[in-house]
Amino acid sequence: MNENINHVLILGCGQTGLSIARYLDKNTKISFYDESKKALDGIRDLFDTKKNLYLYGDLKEEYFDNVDFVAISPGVDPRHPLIKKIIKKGITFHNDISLFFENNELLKTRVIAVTGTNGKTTVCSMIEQIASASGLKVKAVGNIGLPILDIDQVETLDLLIIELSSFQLEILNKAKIDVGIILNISDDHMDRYDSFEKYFKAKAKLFDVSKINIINRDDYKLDSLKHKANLSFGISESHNKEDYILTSNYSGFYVERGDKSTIELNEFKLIGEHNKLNIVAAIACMQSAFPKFKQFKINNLKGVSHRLEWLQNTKGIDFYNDSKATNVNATITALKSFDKKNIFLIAGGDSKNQILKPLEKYLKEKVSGLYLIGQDAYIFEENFNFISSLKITNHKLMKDAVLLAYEDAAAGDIILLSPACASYDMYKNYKERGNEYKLIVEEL
Ligand code: UMA
Repeated sequence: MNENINHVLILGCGQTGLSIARYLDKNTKISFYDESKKALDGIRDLFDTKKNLYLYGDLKEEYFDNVDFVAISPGVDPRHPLIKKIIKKGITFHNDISLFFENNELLKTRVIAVTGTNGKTTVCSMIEQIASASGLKVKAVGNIGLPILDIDQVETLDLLIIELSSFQLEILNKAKIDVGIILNISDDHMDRYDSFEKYFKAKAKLFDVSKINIINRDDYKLDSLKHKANLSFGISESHNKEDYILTSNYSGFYVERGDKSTIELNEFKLIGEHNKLNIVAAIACMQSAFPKFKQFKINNLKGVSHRLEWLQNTKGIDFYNDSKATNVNATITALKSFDKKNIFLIAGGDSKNQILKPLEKYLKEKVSGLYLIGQDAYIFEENFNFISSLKITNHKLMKDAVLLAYEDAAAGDIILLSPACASYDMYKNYKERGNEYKLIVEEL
């Protein structure tokens, strides 16, 4: 890190904030800011307390006079009152991703970056598994759960995969990304953005910092970005021979690319059409980063925890954990993945001002019981209590929701946790929510 940097203010002391602090030069003074005093108390012993400051609450403008740059965590909303004060002072902002690229301008390792509203982690994990199975040295970082600054010796890797959320893209203006892919976009994080356009703009930034841009040509909400894409993937036919098409015939599914290649997906085990599209996206990324790459070992690809994860079959009922479905579209994708119609759905939480209406069609077609949890359960009730084929109940505890769904379901049915909401009203994160569900299901 640049030795002329004397004082850095880190906003948010979670995973990202701490990774930035570890990355900075040992002599740099760090001011740790967090709204939660508990979070600050928890990290006091980790760093040199003599030199550093631990701050919360309102900070006077004069405070920023001697700050070289501000490092912001993804969870900190740019509309935060402190940010306004910092902008007024003209201080530079960084996040962990921009710091990484600032210090790795000459990096030779190939870099693939993945964004989109849904499927990011799954696609990153697929690319990582494919690359690793063929002997490449690879790491997946970013929103997937491992901060980018926590990786050691990045230059020894053949491939670095970065999962980027819109929060991480907001302030990323310079990066060295070989392949950038936008998987899809739909309403999400509407509590953070004043409009869908602002959310879109954040995601779209990926195409300004990547050399090869890949887009989902079937997502009409991405249409205005198509002119910036070099390649596309999807189910529809394409005029460009270089594009990737998910296709099927009597003997199964294939990935086609003009007359160049056909990859069979017959042994691919993950359920749902969305996962077939995810693998097409992963293949497109790999071939774009390594044009000669051919070893697509997809038979043993594993899904990712909390994403349409099959848990067990008890008394003929299949239990699935899709706790990562934190928005309406993700839950619709999950419901569409099942041919069966008798689904008993556990949903609810913090709905983030999303419009719930798009769920209606799938609740009518596929769901027999809706077991609600969380602060916005009542909004689901208000939206859907007119559907006569749907039993709706509201529960304070996840356990009560699962037990009632179990009582109502019969052999051959499906019980699915796919909340369409964030978890923060009841849990630390979606993982804690999914893990609680798993424990309850295990004990049935
Ligand atoms: N904080 C404040 N003020 C605020 C907001 C947060 O002080 O206004 C403090 C909190 O009190 C807490 C800390 O900041 O102590 C948390 O920081 P953070 O929310 O940025 O979380 P990190 O632990 O740094 O984790 C982040 C990502 N979290 C978010 O984007 C909300 C993780 O993605 C990511 O895995 C990690 O960096 C490593 O890159 C999680 C996520 O939920 C999985 N992402 C969203 C999603 O996928 O929908 C975008």
